[in-house]
Amino acid sequence: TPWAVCVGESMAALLPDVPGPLDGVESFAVSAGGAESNVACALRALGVPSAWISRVGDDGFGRRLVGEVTARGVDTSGVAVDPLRPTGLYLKETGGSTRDGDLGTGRSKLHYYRAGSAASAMSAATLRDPAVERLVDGARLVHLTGITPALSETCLDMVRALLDAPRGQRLVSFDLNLRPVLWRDRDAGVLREFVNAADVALLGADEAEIAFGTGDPAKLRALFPGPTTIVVKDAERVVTALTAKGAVSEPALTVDVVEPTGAGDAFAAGYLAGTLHGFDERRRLRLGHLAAASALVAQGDVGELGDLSRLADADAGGSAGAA
Ligand code: KDG
Repeated sequence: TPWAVCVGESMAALLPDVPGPLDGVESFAVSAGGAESNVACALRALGVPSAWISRVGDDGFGRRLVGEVTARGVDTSGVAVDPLRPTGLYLKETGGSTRDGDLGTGRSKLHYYRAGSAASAMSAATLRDPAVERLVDGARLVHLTGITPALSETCLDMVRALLDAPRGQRLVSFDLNLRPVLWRDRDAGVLREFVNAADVALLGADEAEIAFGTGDPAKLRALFPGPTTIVVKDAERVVTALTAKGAVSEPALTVDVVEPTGAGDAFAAGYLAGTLHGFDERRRLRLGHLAAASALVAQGDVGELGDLSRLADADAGGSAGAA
């Protein structure tokens, strides 16, 4: 069976016991979060064997991350332990009314404590680790995001090396995942190059507007001739896939949103699982929407993955999906 490899940082995620500003929070629940490991977990749940490549600290949070992702059935043999640097973490401020341009959702604000983290020390040398080399060489899909090159120069080098390497049958997907706070001191211009070098580029219309000056699918297609497929998510209301055959759009499902973090990752996993399962464009988009819906109604980053495993089959007849 072909497998997918997701490369990137995960962190301990601290979720407050009550919504509202952090000033009033008494306690936090600990869970695991990170765009790429979210995708790895959701892919696995959707029937695609997956591996997560990363670096964690030699600490309790690091062991917890690896434990949780492993428990979800993801191969973590490519996760290195850094003897010196800590595992990163983030706090989630929820329920506030502040519009956070960072997330584009207006519902949660993430506060990162990840500068100098173990994962930020990943580099092109990470790819020469024998376990990592084996995973990447045999992969059918390598999934990357715009978060990783924002972490450090060495992480940026690693992403470039993965995009530059000869691919053979392997696909590379790149989810823009623009995080302006992480680019504060550095130039995000390199994201153009990375989006264009991918086979499948996933772009939020709002973040593309910020990064590239347009969220319009046709304009983005013209701007990025490189990818075989560009997927543009318009505030998660409608998603358009642009390929050589033209454009296919599919509206999102209507759900009562509990907490939006991780919905974009779930969408990516659904779309990519549909791709690897050989679905047509419309069914890929539908599986993306279904997976996103399951993350939207969950408090943490990842929804009830048990439900996801049934989604690919439920949609097999082509009757389920968006209204
Ligand atoms: O997509 C969800 C991510 O935003 C969250 O898991 C934290 O990886 C994270 C990041 O860097 O924002």
